[in-house]
Amino acid sequence: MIESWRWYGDLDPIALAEVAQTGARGIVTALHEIPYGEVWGTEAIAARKARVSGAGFDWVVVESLPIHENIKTGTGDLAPLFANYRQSMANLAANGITTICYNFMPLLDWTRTDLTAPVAGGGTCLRFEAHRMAAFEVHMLGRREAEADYTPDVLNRAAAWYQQATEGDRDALLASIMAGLPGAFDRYDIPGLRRALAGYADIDRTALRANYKRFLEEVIPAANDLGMRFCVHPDDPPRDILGLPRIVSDADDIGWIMNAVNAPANGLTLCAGSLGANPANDVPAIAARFADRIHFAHLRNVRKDADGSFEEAAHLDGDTDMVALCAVLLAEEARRRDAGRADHAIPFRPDHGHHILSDLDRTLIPGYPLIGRLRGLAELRGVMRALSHGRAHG
Ligand code: DNO
Ligand code: MN
Repeated sequence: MIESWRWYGDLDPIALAEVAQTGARGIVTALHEIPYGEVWGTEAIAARKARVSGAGFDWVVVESLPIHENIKTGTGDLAPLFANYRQSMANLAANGITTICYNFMPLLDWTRTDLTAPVAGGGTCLRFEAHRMAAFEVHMLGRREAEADYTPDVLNRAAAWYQQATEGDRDALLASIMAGLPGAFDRYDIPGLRRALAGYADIDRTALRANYKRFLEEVIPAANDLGMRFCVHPDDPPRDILGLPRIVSDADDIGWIMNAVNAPANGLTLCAGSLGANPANDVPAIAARFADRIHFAHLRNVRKDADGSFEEAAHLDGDTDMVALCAVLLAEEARRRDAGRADHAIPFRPDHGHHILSDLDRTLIPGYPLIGRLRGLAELRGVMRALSHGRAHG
């Protein structure tokens, strides 16, 4: 497994010299400053790569090469967008960067309702609170139809929250819901979000799947020719949200995607925290089922409540058996090594972490602190070391 770290380039207050002290050797990054749909130029890629290499790291994964919303909605002339996407791929491949993580979530990326939920013992974590999401949908956006998605108890608490909320509370909730969008683009205010949602009025699950399949047909053959690997990141949380269909949420969805274009280049980012937010998802079992298509792993944990709320737990705590999951990944890696594959090592990163200790005194990207992720990485490193020792000596 290649220990890796997400770094946001100039948008990231954490310096690569700090990351170096975590022991990670891979960097996961993207050219967040380039608007969606435009080509990532060879020079900009080379400049980022030089910074990463100059600090002693390998740029192991692109996260993400974003997909323009028009591709998801199937709007307008898509040929130039597909051509640009393939050009970015070719430019990355020319720089030796061959693993690309992306997602197919309409409009949003990861969605939380609280960026600073307190953790017992100190520090904060990211939290998804069902009644706050309901308050946002039903009361702030005015989507009455969303009432069908929540229990009466959650709706009552949503109404109570909305009644006592100040303008500052409402702004903070909107900011939290938008916080998952990486980079500086495509954040919405309430009227903007209403307009953007209208663009999806005719897109149901079937239509979104058709648009996704078309995307895969446009890029996977090129990925294959360029020796690249694609890995889709699951929906976070893994459920429909704001009435938008989500089609990368469980094992059936992933099976459909893998078969839509059945090629090794069409793979999966195993994000334990995203999949793990749905109680029906057995994350180690999903990893085992799709092991040969996992090109990248995000390791983090979640703790779920009965009403659909959840929060990000420390990496080895929470509801997902992280040791079992690491065992599945290590077994797959061993299988690849035994098959003589030079590229057998699977990059992983501690996906999110708690804001703790001196990180509470700096302004960092929500979910992407230094010390909480270092803690997660160190714990995961220990688990993997112990498991591989057992493998070598057992
Ligand atoms: C959160 C992150 C995601 C991920 C993108 C990949 O868990 O891992 O924001 O980066 O969805 O496209
Ligand atoms: Mn993730």
